[in-house]
Amino acid sequence: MRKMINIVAIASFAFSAIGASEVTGNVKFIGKGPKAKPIRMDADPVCAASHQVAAKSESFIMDKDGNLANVLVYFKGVKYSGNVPSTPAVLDQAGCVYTPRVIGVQAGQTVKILNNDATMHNIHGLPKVNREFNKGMPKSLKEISTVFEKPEDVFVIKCDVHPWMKNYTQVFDHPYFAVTGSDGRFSIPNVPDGTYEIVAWQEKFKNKVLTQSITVKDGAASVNFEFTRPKKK
Ligand SMILES: [Cu+2]
Repeated sequence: MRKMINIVAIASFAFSAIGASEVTGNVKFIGKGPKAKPIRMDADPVCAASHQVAAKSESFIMDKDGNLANVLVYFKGVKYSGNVPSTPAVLDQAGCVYTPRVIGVQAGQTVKILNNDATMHNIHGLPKVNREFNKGMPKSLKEISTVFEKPEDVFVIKCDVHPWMKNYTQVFDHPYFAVTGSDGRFSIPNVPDGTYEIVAWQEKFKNKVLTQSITVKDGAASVNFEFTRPKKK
């Protein structure tokens, strides 16, 4: 295993030497965050029975060190002329929760929507620029797919059967975006040298995105974000 890690490290070093960098970083919340509340799924016994311990709201996931998960980090106003990825983005419905909670996709990229539950979902996307979609997925329908053709700022995808189910999706015209993991970290690979505006979005801070400028040159670049509780007036 150790050997493999070394090889990967060498490979990424070689790659950075030719002028494409990886932008990494961390997103934190400074202060005491709200407690994640358990979701009441009693309205659908199949959903409730799929959790031994009640699932918790994922609108604000912070670890004990303040690292924030599910933050969408992306470059803004960047020009890109490469291909749309042939691998689809995947949005799963499992345990009557959308996984991932937050996704970025590229315009024109296929989005695979799975139903891993033995119950009916009705997936309802509420984009404004792209076409709204609304599709019943009975338990027998395990997979559908959709495509967002145009770039669009973040919008909600919800389930019309289970009101607690919520996903946030943003559609990009470039591949420079990532979502933070449970350790608050993100990684945006293959970034050409240049200066970029980089944005961090978290659903609780809808209208208060954080923006920074980052210059990428010859190797890895790093940028951190800190959300704070809005000041009371
Ligand atoms: Cu549902």
